[in-house]
Amino acid sequence: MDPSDLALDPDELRRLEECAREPIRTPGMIQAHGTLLAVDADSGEIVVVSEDAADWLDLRVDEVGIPELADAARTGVPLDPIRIPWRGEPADVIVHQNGELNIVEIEPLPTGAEYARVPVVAAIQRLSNADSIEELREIVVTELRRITGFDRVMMYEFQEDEHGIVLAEDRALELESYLGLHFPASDIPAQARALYLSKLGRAITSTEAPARPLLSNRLDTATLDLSGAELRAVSPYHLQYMRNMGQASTFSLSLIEKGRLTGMITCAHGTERRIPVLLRRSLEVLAGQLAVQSAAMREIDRLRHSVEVRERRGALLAPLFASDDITAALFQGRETILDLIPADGVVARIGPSWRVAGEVPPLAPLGGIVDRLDGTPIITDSLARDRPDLAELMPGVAGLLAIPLAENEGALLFFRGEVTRNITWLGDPGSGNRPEGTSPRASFALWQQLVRERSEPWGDVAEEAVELAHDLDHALSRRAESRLAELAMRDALTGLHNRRYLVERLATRGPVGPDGKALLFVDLDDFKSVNDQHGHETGDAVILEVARRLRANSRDRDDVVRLGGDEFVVLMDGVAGTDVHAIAERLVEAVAAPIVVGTAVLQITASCGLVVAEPGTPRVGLLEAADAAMYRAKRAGRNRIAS
Ligand code: BLA
Repeated sequence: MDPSDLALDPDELRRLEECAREPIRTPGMIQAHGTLLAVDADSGEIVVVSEDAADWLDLRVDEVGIPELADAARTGVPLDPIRIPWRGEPADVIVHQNGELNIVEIEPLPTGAEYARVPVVAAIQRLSNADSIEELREIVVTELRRITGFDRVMMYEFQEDEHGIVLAEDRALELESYLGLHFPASDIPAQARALYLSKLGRAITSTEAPARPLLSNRLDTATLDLSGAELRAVSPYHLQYMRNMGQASTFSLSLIEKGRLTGMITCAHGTERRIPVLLRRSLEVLAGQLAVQSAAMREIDRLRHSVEVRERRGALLAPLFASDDITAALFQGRETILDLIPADGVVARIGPSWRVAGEVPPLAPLGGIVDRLDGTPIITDSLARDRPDLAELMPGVAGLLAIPLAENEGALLFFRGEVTRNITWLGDPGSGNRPEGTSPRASFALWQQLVRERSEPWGDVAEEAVELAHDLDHALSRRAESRLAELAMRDALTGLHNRRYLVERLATRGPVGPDGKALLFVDLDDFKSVNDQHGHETGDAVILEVARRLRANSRDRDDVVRLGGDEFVVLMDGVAGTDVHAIAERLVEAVAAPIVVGTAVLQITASCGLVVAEPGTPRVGLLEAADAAMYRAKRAGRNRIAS
């Protein structure tokens, strides 16, 4: 079964739910290798005992004849375990608080496995020098096996759907490798994961020794919370799991990143094996270091990648702010949209037009799909499973990202073809491999499965595509807006700048710059009669021709403006040392040449007012001054220049 199918499989869902109901924090029993007492913190009375210490029930803790034990039990929480002689052997006493109760656990020292500081410190040192997450994992599993002597050490990570993958392993030579294998979410149900967030290490010392019941005359021992206890008895489901797997004992460590259990490390042994509590504590620190270092490395990678992607996206879209050529920007640059969003093909539908690159399905049905997107993207690496309705319309497509553009009508569609993959499970995860619905897998024999109708998973690319679509949308809208703004500054007939433009330019504060400025006000003489005698169409043709002649006879750098009707202004910058009067004469002459419109030949003249502003004079009033000069020219008999 494919991991993503398994996550939706009704049997697996039921199993997850039922397994999570087992109250593992309150088993009312402990593991058989130790002894537990719960002591009333105020009175020192022993209110709960494990069966092997039944004689002590209801005694005061200082009556049992072990003064160190009594001290620890009354004072609460010493950091280090306390060593006591216990039934003829040395043992560690571990104390933690649980409300009104101090929980005291006595753990006989395992033979031949004293805590040694040096190998742990050496491992921590090696970890701090690692350069990559892979190296961190390798170091941790190798060092853990060296330090603990367990047969097999595995580090695994939980995926988004909670199923797990073994990512690193160190094992005895004769064992087969579990590296890269997948296991279902229900192997470690939700309540266990929650518990492992607060209890960072757990030792399970035997799958055979019967658990020791807890006794009390005061409380129901099935309500005593053993979440923080070292000796808490283990779920029978999980013990069965371990037996099926050939594990007699395990020691597991939590990997926590940003408050989430992202994975675990399990040391497993084929026979019973224990390590002392102080060593377990120090290995919890080692696991914590692995988690912190890999979280930091991941975060650095993520940031680096996101900065890079943002830069590349900016570079891809930059041309769109200057040009409408979407095709050139997205598909023809040094980097194309498919370099940024790795897919087999892409369709960009923007407004009525379609642009296509790479391998894409038939376009005809895509229009309807884009129209129905309704603001919500479609993100899938299994179209056949998630959208069978669409899969039918897109032969050959397994992965689809369809992202609507919010401000512009259209969407970006990215396609990926099928990639068949081989997934290997640590035993068939399905119900066929379990005697009952909630049973652990009976066989852990490697179980291969060919995954079909899936594309390469999109991962972060999905989010990056959404951001790209958003930025594209934005660029297109800004472009449309600036085009509108530009249009507002132009005369519709001639395409010349209009009065609004001129007013804005002259409104710029400050005096005329060192290069000087000149303003030429050009008014056609008696233009009204052209419209009256020849009609407006001819009138427009004349205006267009005059506009062309003014442009053609002014300097490139001059701005020819149509103020409206038959009035034009030529705005000249940088006129110091220029014979402005000569330019004005050239313009008036150019206008006066005959204009042919259809069969009519028209002779139009213009009157021109000229103002030259010396550097340092104010800009305001220039237009009025030129206007006044133009009237003087008209009064003086037209077709001339006044200044
Ligand atoms: C707990 N399951 C666990 C634990 C591990 C696994 C590591 C934590 C306890 C420990 O340290 O051993 C699973 N062990 C694995 C995996 C590997 C391994 C994946 O070696 C190797 C890759 N388990 C089931 C089913 C149920 C279930 C069907 O398979 C439910 C009915 C339950 N697993 C279950 C429970 C616990 C558990 C309840 C908690 C055990 C406890 O802490 O009491």
